[in-house]
Amino acid sequence: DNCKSGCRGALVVLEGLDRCGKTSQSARLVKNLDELGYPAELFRFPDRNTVIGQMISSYLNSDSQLDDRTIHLLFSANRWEKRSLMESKLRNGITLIVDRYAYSGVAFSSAKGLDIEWCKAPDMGLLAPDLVLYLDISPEKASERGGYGGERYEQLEFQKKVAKSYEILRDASWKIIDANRTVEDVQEQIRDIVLDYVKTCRNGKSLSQLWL
Ligand code: FDM
Repeated sequence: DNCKSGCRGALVVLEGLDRCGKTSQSARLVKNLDELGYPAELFRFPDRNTVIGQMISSYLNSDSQLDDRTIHLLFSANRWEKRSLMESKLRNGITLIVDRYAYSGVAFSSAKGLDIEWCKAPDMGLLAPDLVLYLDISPEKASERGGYGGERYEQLEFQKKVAKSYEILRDASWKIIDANRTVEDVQEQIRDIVLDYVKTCRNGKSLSQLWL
């Protein structure tokens, strides 16, 4: 089935705590979609390949210290620098699978005590996802999964606060995925949900802006 003019890819975001399985599920999803004939690409935030991304990476590795608001704005700028590229790919019919997005930005910064509305402001006007998948796992279970890698936020007490922030942020449109199952079971459920959205977007659903 050929893409009619105006037909676009879907913007799909995966969110969740550290070690919830987002990263491997994102990669599997891209592969599944490609195999089914729907062009798809993987994006992830932070994107550590840019100059801003390197500043973020050094902060996460504790090689640099930054004020909480400064790092928040860098995470946001790191999404803005990819906005036009993402839009042109979507308009060219490519579905984007995005490993973390503005919701991580708000969940992690507000877990430090920053005001939620302040945290949302810099991301207003980014592309709004067509679908947010939340890979649900308890902070305790996540911390047992092969341990944390030692980055700044990978601590049980902090992850508990992040989980609470995500609860405040999520709305009825999010799909909550039980991430306590096997990789294959989670993968199958995600693939079926996403296929529906990919088809809806090809049928002309318009792109909208986040939090406006
Ligand atoms: N993180 C990620 C934030 O604090 N704000 C953001 O805007 C984003 C995108 O960075 F602990 C946090 C979440 C995580 C860390 O993410 C690095 P990855 O997915 O482990 O690379």
